[in-house]
Amino acid sequence: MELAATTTTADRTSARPHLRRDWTREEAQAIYEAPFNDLLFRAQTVHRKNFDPNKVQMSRLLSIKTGGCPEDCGYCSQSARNGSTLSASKLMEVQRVLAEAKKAKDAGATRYCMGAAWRSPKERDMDAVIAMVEGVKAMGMETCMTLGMLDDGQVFRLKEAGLDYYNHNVDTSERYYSEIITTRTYADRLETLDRVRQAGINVCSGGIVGMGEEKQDRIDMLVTLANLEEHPQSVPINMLIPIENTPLADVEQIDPIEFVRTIATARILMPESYVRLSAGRTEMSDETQALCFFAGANSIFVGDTLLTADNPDEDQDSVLFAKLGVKPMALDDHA
Ligand code: SAM
Ligand code: DTB
Ligand code: SF4
Repeated sequence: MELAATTTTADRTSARPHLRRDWTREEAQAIYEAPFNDLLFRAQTVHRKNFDPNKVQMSRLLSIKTGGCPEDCGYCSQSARNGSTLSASKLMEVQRVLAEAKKAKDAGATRYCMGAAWRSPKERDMDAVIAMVEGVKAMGMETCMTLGMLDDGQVFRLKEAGLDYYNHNVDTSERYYSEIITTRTYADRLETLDRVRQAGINVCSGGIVGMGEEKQDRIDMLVTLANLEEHPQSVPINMLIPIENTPLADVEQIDPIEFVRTIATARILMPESYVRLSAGRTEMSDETQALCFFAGANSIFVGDTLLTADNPDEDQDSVLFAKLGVKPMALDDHA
């Protein structure tokens, strides 16, 4: 079986020989720990070389299958093992997903991200998932899916359907991973990322900060992402949303300055990637979000719900964008 008209990974990598993938921990640490003004100036300089500094890309999320997940990710509302009170739902019907996608497009989203609370998709669910990708694409939006671990056959079908991005986060450093998740390994995560990249699907991979990790874990996570075969095209940086009854419900909130340092370091290590200011914006001041944009974040999730948790509503984001003179990125603006 062959995929038609695919951009191969070799094409994409050789087109970007100027991007470094040999960052050392020491170099990354020196960047992360630089005086704040030096760090922000450097990040903004890198950002301006590669992107319009006043444009932010907007994606909309939808949980197509909520709760009842067999994995034990300590941060997640959807794990069946966490004692979370969220009830499990079945996979949403394709027509309902497409109706929601249409609303997102009308509200200005250029990418539609569909997430399922699975360890990995079951074969019986794949036809519906594929129909969702094809349907959303036909509306003229980019598509993103996050479905857990994938095998070769599943990656092939998603690529064939025209999937643009696959989200699969490394979440934290390799060292800290087993403190947060025990039902899969860091290597499992990297394996799926590699399959996705090799198929020529854009990779969306990042993590969560504020899970009680050390500064070094945040730095190591960014080095892992920046030294992959290819930089993930999209790097979501989530701030932990504490969920009641989960093991991380009472972790101390991260200092916003540390959060901004994480964003700035991601921007410097991965200059051409979209860095997404992801979960946790409801708890951030306008000033913190403005600093994140200055540090090089250039995409967000819009709409009042992420997968299960709250997100600022569209009116709030419009007010913030107007105050900052930031404009939503159109599909034509995407690199
Ligand atoms: N089950 C799939 C998986 O784990 O890859 C897809 C859905 S999962 C909810 C997607 C990502 O959301 C996780 O990798 C994690 O980074 C992020 N996430 C989940 N719960 C979160 C929380 N409470 N706060 C911040 N980010 C969270
Ligand atoms: C990502 O890194 N963040 C998004 C998306 N990828 C799938 C999910 C955030 C989830 C926040 C918690 C919730 O809504 O349950
Ligand atoms: Fe399941 Fe994903 Fe939540 Fe982990 S993060 S419990 S895999 S839905």
